[in-house]
Amino acid sequence: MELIRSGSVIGLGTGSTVRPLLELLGERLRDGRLTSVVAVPTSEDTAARCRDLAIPLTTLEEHPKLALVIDGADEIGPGLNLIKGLGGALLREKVVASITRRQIIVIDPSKIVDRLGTRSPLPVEVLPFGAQVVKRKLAVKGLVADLRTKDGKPFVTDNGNLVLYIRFEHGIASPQSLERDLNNIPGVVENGLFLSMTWKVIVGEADGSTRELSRR
Ligand code: A5P
Repeated sequence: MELIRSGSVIGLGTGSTVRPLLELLGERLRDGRLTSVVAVPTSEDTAARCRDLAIPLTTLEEHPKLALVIDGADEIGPGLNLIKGLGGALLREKVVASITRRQIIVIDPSKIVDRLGTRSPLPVEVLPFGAQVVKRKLAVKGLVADLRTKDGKPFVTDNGNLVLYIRFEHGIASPQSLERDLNNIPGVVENGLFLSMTWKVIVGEADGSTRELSRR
């Protein structure tokens, strides 16, 4: 909260970690401790919560650059590289992360890993038309992918796409080359690897204290 300045245009992430931040932001805008903050939400869920809390929303058409973005993550690996997207919002989260120099990630210590892909599957958002094609192309590369489901049906993102979960028995050996490979498959819309995008990670400890991890 202390990093958010009056008059700024910010991006708001998705997930259970970001939720309390939305409450606090709404409170500070209501009591006047913060003024003229507008936000780009990264999901319909976050947008709905912001509307409930009277946090003013804007679009990327109106504001193509953001002072900062605050979001959660599923894994933080070496170099502050991340896996994101278990909340289903990775595409908008990545677009928003790409237009700020200050992506701030808030996590608890359980999300810190020595190697990406050891704790979490890697979500990949795919066009419904090409989902099976992508799955087969991944299998040729030795990557096992399962369609994400919800209540027994395919999970559909806010963008009308499907999600494949790739699982790695021993983690991801080279996130950079995996990302290139994934982006070269027609039908892949975006993947959950966020490499070299994060400015600061704030780790909340069980005793209420916080510590920061920085790339530099
Ligand atoms: C949403 O798509 C995700 O990228 C979330 O940021 C991530 O899953 C962290 O969510 P939690 O804060 O709920 O763990």
